[in-house]
Amino acid sequence: MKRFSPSQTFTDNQVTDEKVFQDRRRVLKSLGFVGAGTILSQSAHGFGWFDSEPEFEAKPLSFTPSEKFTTDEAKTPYAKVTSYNNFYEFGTGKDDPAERAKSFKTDPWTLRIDGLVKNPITLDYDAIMKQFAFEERIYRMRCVEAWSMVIPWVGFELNKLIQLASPLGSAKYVAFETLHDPKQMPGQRNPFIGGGIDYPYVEGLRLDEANHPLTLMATGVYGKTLPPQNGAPIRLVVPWKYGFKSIKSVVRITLTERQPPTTWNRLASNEYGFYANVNPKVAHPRWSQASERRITDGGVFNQQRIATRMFNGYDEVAPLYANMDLARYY
Ligand SMILES: Nc1nc2c(c(=O)[nH]1)N[C@H]1C(S)=C(S)[C@@H](COP(=O)(O)O)O[C@H]1N2
Ligand SMILES: [Mo]
Repeated sequence: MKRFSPSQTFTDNQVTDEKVFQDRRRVLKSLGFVGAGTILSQSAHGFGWFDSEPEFEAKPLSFTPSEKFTTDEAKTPYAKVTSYNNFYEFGTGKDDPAERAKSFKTDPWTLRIDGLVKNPITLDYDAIMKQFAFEERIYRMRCVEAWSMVIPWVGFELNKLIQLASPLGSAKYVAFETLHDPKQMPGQRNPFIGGGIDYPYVEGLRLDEANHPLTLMATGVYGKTLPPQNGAPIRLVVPWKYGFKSIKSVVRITLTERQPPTTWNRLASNEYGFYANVNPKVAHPRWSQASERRITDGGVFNQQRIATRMFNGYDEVAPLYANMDLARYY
C-alpha cells in the first residue's frame, strides 16, 4: 500500500485537524462504535449515581526543572491541557475525559514491571510518587490528528525503572498496558462509548527507544499531580512520536522478545504503525502530516498553523532509525 503521494495530500486550507478528528472517528463510526455513547453516559450522569465519589484534586509535587529538556515555545495553558483530551476509556469526544474521569481512583494503584527481567517489580502509589527524583520537562506533543501542545510534564526517565528491573539479554521490546476496570471506565463497559477499542489499551516501544533519555514516565503536569484525564497516576510520554504512543494510566510494563501489539495498529494497521514517529513527509492515508495546529491560548479552533518537524523537532533520536525506511516503518 502506498503511503505518500504528494498529489493526494491536502494543503492546510483544504483540511483542518477538526476535520481529521471527525475523519478518525468516522472509521470507528463505520464500525458502528461512535454515536450513541454520549446519550447513554449522559443519562447515567443525569441520575447523579456517581456524584458522591470524591473528585480529583491536584497536589503539588517536588521536582527540579530540567535545563536540557525545555523550550521557549509558548506553553499550552493548563485549562486546555486538561480539557481537550484523547482518552477513549472515558469516551471519544475531546471533553469526555475531563467530564467523566473526575472521580477516577488513582490511589491505591499498582504498577508492575515484569517479563524478561531478573527482578520483577511491583510499585504501589507511594513508591511511584516517592521512589524517583522528579524533573520538570517541557515537551511538544503532536497528535496524529495534526494538533499539538507544549506541555510541562513532571516525571522521571523510563530507563530508571527498566534498570531497577534488570532486563535479560533476550529483552528487545517493552509492552505497556493501561488499567482495565470497566466499573470505572465507561468506554470499557460499552463499545459505543469506548470507540470499539479492544481494551485494555496497549502500546509498545523497542527497548532502545524505551531507554532513550527523552522517554518519560510522567506523574504530573504544571507542577502538580496528573489529572485523571491526562493519565493519572502515571503515563508514558514519548515526545518524538505521535500522541497515541503516550499511553495513559499504566499498570503494567513487560519486557518482551517480540514486538508487542499496539492498540491503534490493531484497529487500523494501514493508518497507524508500530513506530509512529512524527514525520512531516509521511502522510496519513487520509490527511497530510506536513503541518499542525498548535494549541496555545486562543480559541480551540483558532488557526495557528505551523510546520511539523521531523521527530517533532527531537533530532537526537535520529540515530535510533539510522538504517530504516521510515515510510515503510511508519
Ligand atoms: N489509555 C489510553 N492512552 C492514551 C489514549 C487513550 O485513548 N487511552 N489516547 C492517546 C492519544 S491519541 C493522545 S493524543 C494522548 C493525549 O494525551 P493528553 O490527553 O494528556 O494530551 O494520549 C494517548 N494515550
Ligand atoms: Mo492522538
